[in-house]
Amino acid sequence: MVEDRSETLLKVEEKYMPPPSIVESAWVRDYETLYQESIKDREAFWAKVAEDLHWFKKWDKVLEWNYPYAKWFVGGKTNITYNCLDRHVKNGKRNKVAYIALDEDSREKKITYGELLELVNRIANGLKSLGVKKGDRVSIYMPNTVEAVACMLACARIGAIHSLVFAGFSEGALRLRIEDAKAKVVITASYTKRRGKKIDLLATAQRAIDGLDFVEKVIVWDRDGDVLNGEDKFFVSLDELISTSSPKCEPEVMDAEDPLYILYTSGTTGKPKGVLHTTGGYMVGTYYTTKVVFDLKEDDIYWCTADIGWVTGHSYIVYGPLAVGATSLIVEGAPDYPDPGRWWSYVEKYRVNIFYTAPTAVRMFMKYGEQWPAKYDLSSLRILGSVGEPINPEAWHWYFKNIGREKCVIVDTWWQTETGMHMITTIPSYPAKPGKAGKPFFGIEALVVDRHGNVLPPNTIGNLVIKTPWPSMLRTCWGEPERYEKYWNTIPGYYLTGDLASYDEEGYIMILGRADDVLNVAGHRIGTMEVESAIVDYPAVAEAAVIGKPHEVKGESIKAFVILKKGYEPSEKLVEEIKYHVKQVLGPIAVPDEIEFVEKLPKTRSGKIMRRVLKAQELGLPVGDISTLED
Ligand code: 6R9
Repeated sequence: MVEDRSETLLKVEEKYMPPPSIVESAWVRDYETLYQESIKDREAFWAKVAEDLHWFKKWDKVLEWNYPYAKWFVGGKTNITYNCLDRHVKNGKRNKVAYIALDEDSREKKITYGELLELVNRIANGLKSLGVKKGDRVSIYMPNTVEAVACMLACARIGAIHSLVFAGFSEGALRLRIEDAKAKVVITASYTKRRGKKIDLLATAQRAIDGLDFVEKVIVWDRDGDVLNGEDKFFVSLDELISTSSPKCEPEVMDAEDPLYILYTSGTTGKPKGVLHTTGGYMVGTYYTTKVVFDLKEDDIYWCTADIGWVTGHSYIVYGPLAVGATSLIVEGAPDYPDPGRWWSYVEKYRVNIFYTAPTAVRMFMKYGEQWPAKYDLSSLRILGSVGEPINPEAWHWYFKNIGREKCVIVDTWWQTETGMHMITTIPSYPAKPGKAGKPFFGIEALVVDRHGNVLPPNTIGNLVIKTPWPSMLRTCWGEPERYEKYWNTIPGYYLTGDLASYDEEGYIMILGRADDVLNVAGHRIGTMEVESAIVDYPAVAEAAVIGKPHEVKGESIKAFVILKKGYEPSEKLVEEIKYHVKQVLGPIAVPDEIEFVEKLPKTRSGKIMRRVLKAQELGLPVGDISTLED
């Protein structure tokens, strides 16, 4: 996990200047000046941001840093739902649409800020009536819908801690999360739909809680009204809670450091960690990054294609956009069903201005071909975002050309469940370099260091670390403070991200992937991502994953698993062509010894290739925890 310095294969890159119209109207036009200011006095910087938001009582102190424990906005009192809902309703935005929700059959439902506030309050009162109090945990296993968002906010309204579990997870993963959080109540739905098929979430939830006697109630969103009979009082109908509860619910007065939510994420070892986020700092960080990184304006239509079950959904479908007061799309179901034009038809129909997705989705659409987006009018788009993994230059260019039509800026946002908010990116007014996430965000000091914490020179691969605390950082791992402390004491003095990175002479940071995904071939350290990017760059290739295999002479040799584009057949000739191509792009040491053509790659549900699964299979080793595997 912790890496020493070594030489790299990084190449010279291009730079894309943002269109003047975007620069002129941007919230932040001069990155450098504001960045310097924000670093000189971090506390003053974040305090100024926090003043945009409503506090029942102002903080006494911006930061209390008791390494490795941080408290932000100490003594401040607020409620995040007040800032996400009441504040806008009071400021004349009662009738502004908060969400345009679309299910897989493209059935549309719009909900205004005023309506969402009432819905949240009704559910909040319903939770109270079931005995849920401040500090209690509520597990939410729901599809990507407004109903799920309302349940999250209802928890936050009364100070209960929500713990979302992605609806694509199965029984075991769900049980582990409910059990670890000791959830008093579980909220689920009768089903979600994916590729036209109903997926029974309630049945999975029932199996998951079998024997967990601390679970007192299961609230069910009975979508078609056909699964609850009203006899078993253990199951409560969400619709009934809504219709029988009052639409008025005073927001719980929350301390800035009171917990907001737990979200489980995989580490390198052991069971998933319950990352804990608190109220004040998380609110400030997600509010400000949503506004500035997406340059979100009052009339914009914003769409983050993530699922609320992941941190991207928490920060950039729910809390950030609502804190800013945006109109967002929220979409249930598969991106390419009923056909690969689905997403682009929504961009056209709703005149989406800001679109935020993952490289894996971009590459999937590359595979379908540019004729799909070409059918639609995508001229409303202004800003495109990327998140979740490094975006290879090939995908970056495709996204830029076929979705952005060469007039949008791309913000490649690097961050983690643990960081809560964007940490490295280029803001829209700043030039972007394809394949490089960019610069540290305001108030963030990101460095590349060796395992002793020495800062490395430019163009050298090392550990990506963060030097100083930031408002939306995780505060602990639920019930496992030692795992939290490990982030800060593996390389003492720094928060260790677990990612490998390098920076160039201009300070642009390039993420090379997780520390455990790195190859060492004949003493040369090569990011799996670099090789994959080079392979994918070859016209016949749709997707690739690379692993290191033990090698007698070189230490490690490279094996690549490759998915071909439609119309190409595996052949020895193609193997040689791809190898030659990699050699041309990266150099001889990066050429895979083996190339195997496959139909599919093991991926997490958030789209990350699970190289360790490939590696274990290849080496005949146990595959370990695969609870996050898609298939
Ligand atoms: C937000 C999210 C975090 C890990 C992170 C890194 C990878 C995320 C990235 C990126 C390169 C980006 N990652 N964004 N790598 N460029 N723009 O994905 O959170 O699920 O916790 O994953 O994802 O490896 O460490 P999470």
